Amino acid sequence: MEVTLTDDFKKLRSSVRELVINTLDPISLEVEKSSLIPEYVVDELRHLGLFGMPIPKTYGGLGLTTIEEILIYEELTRTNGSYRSRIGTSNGIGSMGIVYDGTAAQKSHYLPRIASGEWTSAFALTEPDAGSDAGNIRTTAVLEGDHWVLNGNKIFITNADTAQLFTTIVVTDEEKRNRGGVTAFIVEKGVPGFSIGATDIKMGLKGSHTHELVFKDCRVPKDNVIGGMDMVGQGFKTAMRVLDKGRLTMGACAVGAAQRVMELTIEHIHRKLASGTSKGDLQTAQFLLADMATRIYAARQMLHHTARMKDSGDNVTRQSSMVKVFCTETASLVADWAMDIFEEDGCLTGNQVEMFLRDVRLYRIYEGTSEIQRLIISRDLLSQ
Ligand code: COS
Repeated sequence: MEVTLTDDFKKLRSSVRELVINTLDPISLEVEKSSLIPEYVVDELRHLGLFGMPIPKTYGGLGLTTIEEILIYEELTRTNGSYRSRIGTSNGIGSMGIVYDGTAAQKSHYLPRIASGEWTSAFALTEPDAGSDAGNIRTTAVLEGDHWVLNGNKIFITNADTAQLFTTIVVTDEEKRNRGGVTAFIVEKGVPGFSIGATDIKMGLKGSHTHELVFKDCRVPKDNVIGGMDMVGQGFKTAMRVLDKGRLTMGACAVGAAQRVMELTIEHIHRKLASGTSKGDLQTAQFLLADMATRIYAARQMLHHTARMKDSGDNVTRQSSMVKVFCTETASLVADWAMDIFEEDGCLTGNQVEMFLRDVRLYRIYEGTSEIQRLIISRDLLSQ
């Protein structure tokens, strides 16, 4: 399954690489400290078209294939992971439900706005009693005339503060629940009864914000069911398909971060050697470095292979979970080993190792914990 990269794509990839080196990385620690991505940076990301990476060209996006998108994310995550989160949540889990299942009218109304970065989107699934167990969501929607009335709470919603559109997954039939009783809605910011809570204080990805959403007799037009009224009850499947892709993206973020941490480690070992530490004294560091490179090599191969399978039209539910669990656990191991090699220096903010260590831990939770991925993998194997 070889893939040929077009000249346009290669140009885009080097522009992203330059942006990371010249603009994003130099202010990475500032973003970390202030928990804020400056608007001029968001403009640069818009300018490159990154808000529309997977959105079809017909709707103003770049129409990238999965493997192309993965390669861009590997570049973009070689610095503070918050930049990727701002873009990737919007063009990924926030809007893929519309790309997959939206009506023609929904696609032409919303996707161009998201692709251009004029609008940001978010994905609202998680609730206080339904994190891993997504089928246990409690937020409901009841049809009253021309509107659905939503009641409930969503938590940990990335991009909530910047989003104009929320792909929101709620129960429309209590009896059927995730077997035909869950529906995906487009909720626009500003509709009556919808509000956003305070910013969560997190351990990592500090420039990317998560919030609670509150729906209190929130009125959403009837037409805002993703895919139209025929799709009422089909929202759980929409959400799961969106997450299948999101989990591959998480794998790419983990590989990008692990690669950068390994490069920081190589620089560190060179500095130690240059300042007179003997190779013998650095043997443990060298062995850990070899393990880092080996894990990253394996992680990247499975990531790229699965992305190509997806592009060929294969169902990759099980493989996406394998990629997510292996790549994100690899990134955590690599960052932890780097800490061992950097010793006390690793704890210093300026080396960025501690930032990566905190950020990549979140990748093992976002879009389904490692335990959930293992459940999906084993269930699939046992169902055959
Ligand atoms: N693609 C399409 N449909 C899917 C699917 C997928 N990947 N996974 C499940 N479905 C369908 C099933 O086929 C089933 O449909 P039928 O009733 O027609 O058979 C329906 O959805 C229910 O599936 P299932 O019984 O497997 O649901 P469970 O409640 O057991 O939940 C898991 C399954 C664990 C996979 C789900 O709860 C999950 O992904 N949890 C993690 C959620 C998460 O990642 N949260 C992170 C925050 S959101 S960023």
